Amino acid sequence: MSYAIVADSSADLVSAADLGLENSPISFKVAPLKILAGDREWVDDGSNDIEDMVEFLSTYKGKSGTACPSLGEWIEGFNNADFAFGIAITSQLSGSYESAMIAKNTYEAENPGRRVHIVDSLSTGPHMRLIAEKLRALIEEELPFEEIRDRIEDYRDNTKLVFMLESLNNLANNGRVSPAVAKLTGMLGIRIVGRATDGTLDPAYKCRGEKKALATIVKEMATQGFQGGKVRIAHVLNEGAAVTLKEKILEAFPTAQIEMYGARGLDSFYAEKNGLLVGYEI
Ligand code: X90
Repeated sequence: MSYAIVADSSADLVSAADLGLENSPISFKVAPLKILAGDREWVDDGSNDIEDMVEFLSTYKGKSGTACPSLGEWIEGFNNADFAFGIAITSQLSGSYESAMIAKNTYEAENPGRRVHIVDSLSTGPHMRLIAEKLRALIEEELPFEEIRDRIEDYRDNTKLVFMLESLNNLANNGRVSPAVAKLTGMLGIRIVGRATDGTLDPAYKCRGEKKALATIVKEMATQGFQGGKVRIAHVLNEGAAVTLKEKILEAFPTAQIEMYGARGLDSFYAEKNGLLVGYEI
């Protein structure tokens, strides 16, 4: 039996090596979203210089936006496997999940016996990475397809996303948050700390300064039931804040297993410069 994992690029995974699968029979592929600004396009396949993209967009005056992966890109990710698992950014803010579901139905119809399960992450970024890591572990345990499907749905519900944003401009300009929510930011030094709730952006706290925002993230994690498990931090050109956050989490939860890395194109476009996305287990 062959297995495949495919995540859309909002998971910030670039290659099989990011999941420790470089020498594994389990295939890993990315279904790229696209970032568009005028006649420029970035296919979020890990090949872009993110600093360059963020820099370009910060001075670009025209309209910019994004597009979800196509049916064909999802099917390519299934890699002709007997059993394939896909992870999509929240269906509440993107068409990626819907595209993946059409791909699943097409693939199963064309290949009798093969099975696909698509996880609607109801989230993005590092929350999706945790789901991908868990899928790898469940597949390596050689559990039956149905059990992996049920257990990954449970895991999605027992993992959370908290984030820190300095600007909601790109989210508002693309209709992903209301103009009222977008008005929360824009004042010098103000950070929004929020969470994914039912697949949408929930701007829970307005904080003055990064220090307060980072303390609020740790408090939010504790409130939601974090007990010192896995944490994944994606940052948009803000390694300093990620390092400080890691230290603060470890002070409060010495057993936490934390990894951090730079966000790729899609999350960098929406979370914008200095944004942090934090996925954690509860
Ligand atoms: O289909 C497309 O073009 C992609 C649209 C994606 C829109 C949402 C991206 C969110 C990126 C921003 C902060 C965290 C929000 C959490 C919401 C669940 C990251």
